[in-house]
Amino acid sequence: MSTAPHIILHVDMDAFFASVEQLDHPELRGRPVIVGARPEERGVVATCSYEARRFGVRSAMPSSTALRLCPQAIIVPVRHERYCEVSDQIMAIFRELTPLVEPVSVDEAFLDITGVPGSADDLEAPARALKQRIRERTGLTASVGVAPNKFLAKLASDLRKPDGLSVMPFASAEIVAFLAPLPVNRIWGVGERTAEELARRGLRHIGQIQQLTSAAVARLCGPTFGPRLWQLANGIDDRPVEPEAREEKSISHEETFIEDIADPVRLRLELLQLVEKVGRRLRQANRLGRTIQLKLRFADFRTITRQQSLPRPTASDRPLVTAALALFERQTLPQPIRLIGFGVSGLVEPRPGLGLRQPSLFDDETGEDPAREQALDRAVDELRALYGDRILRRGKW
Ligand code: TTP
Ligand code: MG
Repeated sequence: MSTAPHIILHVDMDAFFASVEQLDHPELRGRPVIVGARPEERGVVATCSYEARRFGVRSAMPSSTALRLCPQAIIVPVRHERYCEVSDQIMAIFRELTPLVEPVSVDEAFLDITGVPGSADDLEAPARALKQRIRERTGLTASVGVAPNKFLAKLASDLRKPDGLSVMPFASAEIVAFLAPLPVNRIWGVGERTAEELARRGLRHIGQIQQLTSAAVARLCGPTFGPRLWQLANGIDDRPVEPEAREEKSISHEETFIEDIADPVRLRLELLQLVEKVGRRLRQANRLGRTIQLKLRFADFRTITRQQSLPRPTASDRPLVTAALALFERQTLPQPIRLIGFGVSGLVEPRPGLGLRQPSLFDDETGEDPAREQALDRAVDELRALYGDRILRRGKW
């Protein structure tokens, strides 16, 4: 039986902490930036911009060494909270493409996009679109690898950093030929020590492992590690992409604008789009939300959040939109807006047989028909899944 290959993406943000600092502090752009401890604190470099890498500065290097290599570098302190915020934003973008997202670290994830429409026809297209979306929404660049498995995807994302996109071969003979000249430390899990051990057994390049049988590698490297090493050397890796099992406590989306927006009409439209996305995610997760949250970041980075409980838990667009707009209208806008966010928390499971909203005695009074609303929400979700977000905007709420 032959099955279609998996299509796996590995996405890794470029110089992540340093790029976020350059984004938030435009005067740092184009300059060598080190994120980490100051030399007098005797700490290390967390990461540095590519401008600093040209001087040989690297992660985990003592800051004093780094400054010796690149005296003109600007050192900025680590702001974990901010990087986590951007990380959430990036992971949410990934989840728009597929629910099969496995975050590996703050700036890195695997995505299984097998079966995403069009991905098998043009292997590069989804990765290109994803990079563009990341850039538009966050102002940051990512490097992406496309491959039939996780090991090869991770290898590929590293090939053309920064702002890279690499598609691995998908045919086994080509994969084997691609891997053959690479040093053994490019194999996942082979660190410095293991590489030394392998070198002592005469194995320096991946091709030398390929020449052996799996049984021979097992005799050299042990019954557990050996066969695994042989498989990876031949580009075989059947580990699935494992999305986090954690139960979501809230669902939210946010949008950072390229230029700050002062016009309330445009802001309302942006908010509507966010609400619709959240509504769709709620329905996909089969959850109702009890509380909505609005987030606004002003031009000077001051950020406010406002919460409001809903009359009853819902996953329907219309009550979410009504409540979100009401919350927005209550907010004065002393400055243009840099970022707007919308989320729903207090997630509960719908009671069986009751549809998306729990019924209320007052349904008749509001003139709403829950069954009709639900059918409409579902129809809109299906159309969007098929044709993308821009295909339809509902005319009237
Ligand atoms: P990486 O993805 O390894 O590095 P990077 O994103 O800075 O650069 P690139 O991917 O373009 O090579 O790590 C992601 C972040 O994790 C990085 O920005 C800072 C943090 N980090 C540390 O704090 N200490 C470290 O030793 C490393 C390697 C990373
Ligand atoms: Mg990175």
